[in-house]
Amino acid sequence: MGSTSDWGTMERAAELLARLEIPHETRVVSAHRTPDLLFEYAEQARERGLSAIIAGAGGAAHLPGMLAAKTPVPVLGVPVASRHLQGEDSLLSIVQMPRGIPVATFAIGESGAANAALFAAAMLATGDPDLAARLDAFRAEQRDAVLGQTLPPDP
Ligand code: RP5
Repeated sequence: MGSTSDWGTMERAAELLARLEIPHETRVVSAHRTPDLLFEYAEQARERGLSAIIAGAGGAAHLPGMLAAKTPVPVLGVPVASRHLQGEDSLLSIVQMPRGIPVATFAIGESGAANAALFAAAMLATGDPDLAARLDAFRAEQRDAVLGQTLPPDP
């Protein structure tokens, strides 16, 4: 993520990765404050064996796009809600990548962070039957939770 201030959002991704027992790391790498670190992280991503990078940032959110420009590892972008534009700026600056360097872009905020983790899990699960089973169990749990919901009686 671009800043520690993004953690409240990106924590939702980390929680799900942990729950699905997917090895992961969390890092603050800022595209504009630590550009050299950004290049280093991206350049080493493939050789370090990373399968995906979930990149969350807010405002003029160039972190996901710049990572994608520097590594062939798939980048999943999460627009973090910004103070003044509530994340619309983050969303548009992540989703509107020019042709040739893709960033898979998710919803603004915590739902986007959670779904980025679930999407990464789904990609990894295509080659990992144990993970596929854990993902199925997660979905079944969600289904059962909804089926168990009740509303107050009609007035
Ligand atoms: C972006 O600027 C970060 O991703 C964060 O969402 C936003 C604000 O950063 P801070 O000023 O809170 O560090 O780079």
